[in-house]
Amino acid sequence: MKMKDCIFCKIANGEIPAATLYEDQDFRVILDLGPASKGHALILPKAHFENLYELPDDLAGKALILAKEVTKKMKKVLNCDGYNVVQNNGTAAGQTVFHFHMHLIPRNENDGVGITWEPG
Ligand code: DGP
Repeated sequence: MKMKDCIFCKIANGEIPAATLYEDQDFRVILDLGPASKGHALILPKAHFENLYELPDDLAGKALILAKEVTKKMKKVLNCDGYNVVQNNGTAAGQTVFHFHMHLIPRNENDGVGITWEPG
């Protein structure tokens, strides 16, 4: 189901244009408007789910498989050294758009992208 005032619902369903890397019946993959690095992409489900907890298991599985496929292509096209798969839930965790999305962020050695933290 779509949510009336959700920007990612509108983008995912093609009502607002976005640079699209991939689309199928469940998902659209777009380039992030404020990329952390060149090629930073977002996986958006077409139906509205606020966060990972709300995302049904079948779509969660599909999103992760899609992340594998897209990052494989990223590696080929961008020749990046690695990538981050990031998924924020809740304002405390940095979520700013409340429609589930998964960030795919290409990385290169010493690229200075500030999205890692010290675990523990
Ligand atoms: P998060 O902080 O995890 O909720 O990430 C939201 C991301 O969405 C952030 O990296 C910027 C991106 N973003 C926000 N609005 C738009 C938009 O209208 N178009 C696109 N392509 N990206 C957007």
